Amino acid sequence: MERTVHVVLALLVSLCCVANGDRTFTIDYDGDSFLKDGKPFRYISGSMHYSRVSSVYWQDRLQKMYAAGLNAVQTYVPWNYHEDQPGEYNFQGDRDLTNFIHTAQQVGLLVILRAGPYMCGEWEMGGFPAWLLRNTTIKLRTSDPVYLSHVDTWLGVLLPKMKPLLYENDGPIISVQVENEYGSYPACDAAYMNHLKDKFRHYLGPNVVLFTTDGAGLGFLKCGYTLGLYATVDFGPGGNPMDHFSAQRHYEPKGPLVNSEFYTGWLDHWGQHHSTTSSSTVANSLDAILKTGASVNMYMFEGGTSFGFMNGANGGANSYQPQPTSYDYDAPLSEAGDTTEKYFAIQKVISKYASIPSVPTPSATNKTAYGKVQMSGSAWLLDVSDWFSNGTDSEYPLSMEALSQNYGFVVYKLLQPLRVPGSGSTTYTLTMPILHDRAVVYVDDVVQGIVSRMDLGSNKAVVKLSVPSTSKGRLSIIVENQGRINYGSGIDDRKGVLGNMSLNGITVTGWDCIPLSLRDLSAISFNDLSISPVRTSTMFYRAKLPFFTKGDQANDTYLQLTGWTKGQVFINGYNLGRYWPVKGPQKTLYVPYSVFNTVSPDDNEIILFEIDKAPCTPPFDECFVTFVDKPDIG
Ligand code: 6GJ
Repeated sequence: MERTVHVVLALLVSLCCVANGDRTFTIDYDGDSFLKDGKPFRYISGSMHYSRVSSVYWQDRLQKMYAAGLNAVQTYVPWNYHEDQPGEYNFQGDRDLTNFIHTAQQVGLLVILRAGPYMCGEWEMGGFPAWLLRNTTIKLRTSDPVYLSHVDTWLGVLLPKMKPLLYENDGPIISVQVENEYGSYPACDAAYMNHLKDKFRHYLGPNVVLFTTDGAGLGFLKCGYTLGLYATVDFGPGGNPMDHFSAQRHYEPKGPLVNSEFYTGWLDHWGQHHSTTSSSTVANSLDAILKTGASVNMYMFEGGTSFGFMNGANGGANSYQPQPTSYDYDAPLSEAGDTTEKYFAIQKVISKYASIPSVPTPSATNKTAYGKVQMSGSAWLLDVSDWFSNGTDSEYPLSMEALSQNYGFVVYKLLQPLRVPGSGSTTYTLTMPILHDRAVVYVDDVVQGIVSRMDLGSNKAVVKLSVPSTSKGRLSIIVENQGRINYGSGIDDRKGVLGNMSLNGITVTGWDCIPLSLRDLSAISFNDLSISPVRTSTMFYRAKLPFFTKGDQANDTYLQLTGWTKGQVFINGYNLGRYWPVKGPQKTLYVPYSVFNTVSPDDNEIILFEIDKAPCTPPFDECFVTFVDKPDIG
């Protein structure tokens, strides 16, 4: 009954509004098509995540998408990108979603908005803000009232901002996705999906096309389909598209065929080869999809970068695979927004089905090899005393979330010194029951071991401590959040040492738990490199960037860290992302020109936080980085 009402309503809306020239975007169930202003319409869309591209480049990328023959752009709204702390909203600058949507419209692209509240997307915690996990019993992606209260508050902020941007209100938003592949999540809570549907309708009105996306299989759609939300599917290259669409047809016997994620490439994980999909494979499969008359969104068309700490991870109880900072995705537009062979192969296929606008494809952005930069100053993390005054003493280790922190590191200091032998040395076996995700363990200023969740499987983290008679017995454990799981039941991925640590099998109590977000590095006092003792782990290194004179036009570049091991890069306080060249596949970091300061060019500086081992021992000849003009993402 409800569907019939929907179909009749859609028909009436499309008839009445066309009559007086209003803008309408609806589903024509009889014609198995979308209708745009009453006329059959098929979208050829590409995914670009505004959160993964500097806003100075939004127009550039969108213009390239338009020039390829696309008529729409699809983007996720990462909740955690806009509400870093509960009730504190940020829609400015690189987070100005409205500006992104307006830019798409100005370029000539319609917008498909994937509004969440969950997004997956190889993004930290699938877009959820980490502070949801401060509640230790919250049940994400269910009708848990605690979870829903936060969701409702967020939707009450986001959706009213989006309503004026709907197509019917002279904006470019033609459709809005609710949740993301819910059928892939074990909860299967229909009350939750219906709650979201009601909220989206409440804020966005009765006309906008609301849809879901699920894997192209009845097993996914079983819990992903929600009456009143148009079911779409996703699948990559290969096979007969109609076989994949048959799953959609099972739930939507009439209406447009839609592939909401046609994979043009694939994601990467640290330690694995860079994923690639050949241009011909993508082009041939796209051709087959377009031939069916289906609407399609290419995931990704511009992959971009998970700057800062915002990469996600895959995994579960006994596995953990964090993703690198680069989200190149082997997409038609490279991480730096350059056209590729795949771009032109796709443009050629599209030209068979739609007119390619007679606009010049914007040229590749300039890249400059600014060259070698020798580090000049260093500082040891545990010496930054200002950071260690705001710890929390606790009997047992506190999680990062319990410390009201989202990203970065937590340092655990045992309040009581270890018992030190009168002579010789003694050993302890330190056991961390659940390590999320990677720890550097010190006694005094000596690294005792580095242990990683990636390597543990179901094992506990164990580090042997060697304590000489000269030791002060100070145990410090620096734990890194390498990115919260963004897919599957493990997304409630709390960080830190979870559970009680033991020494030689005996639980130890009394910890000073210190959150280190690295959002503000101003407390670090850098010494000349030669100041002893020379350390190379959990060390900050700084250098001025002497590239510019006042008024210069800075260019994009890539940061190469040959000789370095694993850490984080900050340029002018901007957290550029993670490096781990010894692990790969990513070996360089993309640096958009927007991070540089050419107004006061003497103020440009780079700070590295090397966690493992820096190439910085006397005479320090290797203690440098290099800015190059070519990427190396493996
Ligand atoms: C989609 O499902 C998701 O909707 N997808 C992937 N799934 C991850 C499965 C790994 C076991 S990989 C690339 C895309 C995006 O994550 C998208 O957000």
